[in-house]
Amino acid sequence: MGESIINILIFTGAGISADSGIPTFRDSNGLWENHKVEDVASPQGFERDPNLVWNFYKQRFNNVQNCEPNASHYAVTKLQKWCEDNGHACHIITQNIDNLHERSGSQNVMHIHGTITAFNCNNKWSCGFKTSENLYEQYAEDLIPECPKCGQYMRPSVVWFGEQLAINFDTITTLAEQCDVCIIIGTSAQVQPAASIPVHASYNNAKIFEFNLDQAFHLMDNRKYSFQAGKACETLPRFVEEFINKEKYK
Ligand code: BV8
Ligand code: ZN
Repeated sequence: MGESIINILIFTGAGISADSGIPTFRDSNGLWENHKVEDVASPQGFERDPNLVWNFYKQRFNNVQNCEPNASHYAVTKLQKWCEDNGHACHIITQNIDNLHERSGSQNVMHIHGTITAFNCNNKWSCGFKTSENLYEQYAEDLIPECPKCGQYMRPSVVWFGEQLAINFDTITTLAEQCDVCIIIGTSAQVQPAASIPVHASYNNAKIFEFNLDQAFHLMDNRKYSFQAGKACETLPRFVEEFINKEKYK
């Protein structure tokens, strides 16, 4: 790509955190295995049983706190830093609600499905109170934290099924349509509209690299798309080394 500016979009899913010990959603013993999605990740489920939902996210929050970023998170951070040092662009969009990208040093990570470490009032239309105070410490069996402004229940700031994304989707697709390189790490491409992000990158004729145990994207034209099978904590660091060295001395 010579001296021109390279615009990289990195798009991650639960698979990038799997190597840190955080269960994915749809693999065996995944999160949805012992929970019905509509019970723990939908507004209706929260209305029905807020305790079940608070327990589900408290357990996931504690697990995230006990896990560390893995080599693939650090490889993402290394690539973002290389871009910054060399006048290139690198945006990171994640479907994950964990904070492992940030804890590995990545900057300005866009969490399109929200974050487990923030909370907002359930009455988000007319109240909108938010906080990053750790309400899991406050939460006890059937004592659900209440909004200090309006008294309604507080909830984790994650995007549930049937809810709008946490970031304006046009902003996201514009970034995707501007990138020259799209790197997809550890997503089953089962959730929309997130899974359409790499498709938008392909509109711009971007080079697309997928890292997964099994290939999840099949609709790309093969000249611009490559799939690397394996655990991201092994395949991605190698790729980033090669990418940086090839570009550096070109
Ligand atoms: C929306 C946050 C507009 C919570 C999540 C009917 C009514 C309303 C909407 C719909 C409907 N029908 C369909 C929809 C759209 C719906 C949807 O897509 N449903 C699917 C299930 C059919 N989408 C929505 O509702 C979205 N909003 O459409 O708004 C709207 C609004 C109102 C009405 C209509 C439309 C909101 C979706 C967001 C849901 N929230 N998470 C939480 O986390 O608890 S989704 C959840 O799935 C996570 O965000 C997760 O990231 C995401 C995707 O999963 P993956 O990350 O891909 O993880 P998964 O386990 O699936 O796969 C892991 C992958 O990693 C695998 O490929 C595996 O091979 C790989 N892997 C494993 N280990 C490794 C690895 N790879 C590399 N290395 C390893 N070591
Ligand atoms: Zn409120």
